[in-house]
Amino acid sequence: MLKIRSALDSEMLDRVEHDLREDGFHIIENVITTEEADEARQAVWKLVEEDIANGHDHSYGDGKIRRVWAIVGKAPIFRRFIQHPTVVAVWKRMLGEDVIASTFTANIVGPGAPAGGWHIDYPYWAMQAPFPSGSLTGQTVWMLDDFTVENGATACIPGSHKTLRRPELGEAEGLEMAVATAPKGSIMFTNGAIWHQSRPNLTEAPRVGLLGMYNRSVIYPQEDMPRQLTDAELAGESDTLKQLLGRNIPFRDPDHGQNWHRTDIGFRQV
Ligand SMILES: O=C(O)CCC(=O)C(=O)O
Ligand SMILES: [Fe+2]
Repeated sequence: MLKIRSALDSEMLDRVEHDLREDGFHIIENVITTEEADEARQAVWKLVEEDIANGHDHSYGDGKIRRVWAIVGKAPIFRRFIQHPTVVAVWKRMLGEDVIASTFTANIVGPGAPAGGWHIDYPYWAMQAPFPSGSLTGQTVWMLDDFTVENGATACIPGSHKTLRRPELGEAEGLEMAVATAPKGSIMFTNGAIWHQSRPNLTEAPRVGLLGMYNRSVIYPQEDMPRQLTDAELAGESDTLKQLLGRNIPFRDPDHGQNWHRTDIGFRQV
């Protein structure tokens, strides 16, 4: 059974928000136990084997970095992780009460993998600079192994989200980077516009991470989230999960004397 720690108090949320705005990332250690991380890691590994058996080779980085797409419907533990109270508390603070999930995948940086390549995340890579300031989207890096300097941990260029543009080819090389090293069970939250990459894995063991992206609800998700769970599968699930999958979003009909307004806490009819 997943033991969920209480969501963050407001002082902690203030700190996370400050770091996400200024540096572009914040790590919280031991959000889940090592047992929970191991259970999720095993579930990822089963999906990797299924993908390979089914001929779905979602690999890049000389074939040494492997992605498993659309995991939320593929094992019960991922349904719980995507709506983890700590994660939801952070993204509600940064992206609005009506935050939605954009994509939830596993990323396995295998032994000998090269660096992943400096980039920004969706929807920024689909947009032209200058990007709007503030946060449109946030990345959640779940560490299912200890992340170390040697094994392909995620690295960020601090403050690079403030450039409001993508890195030019080669531009990020040589800039000072922060490598997200933390024990298994930790989470790094990032601003989706931060320049980042997975580091080379110089070890003999794969480094397993989950990547959960969340959007402001006015941005179309990267994956087809609403259809990853059927109505029957969702029936007994929480309103939070339904919201994250975009199942509880009312049609934004401005007629009939009604008006939609962006408020501090979401997108509401007033
Ligand atoms: O797995 C990682 O360390 C980061 C991968 C990444 O940035 C991505 O897939 O967008
Ligand atoms: Fe990324």
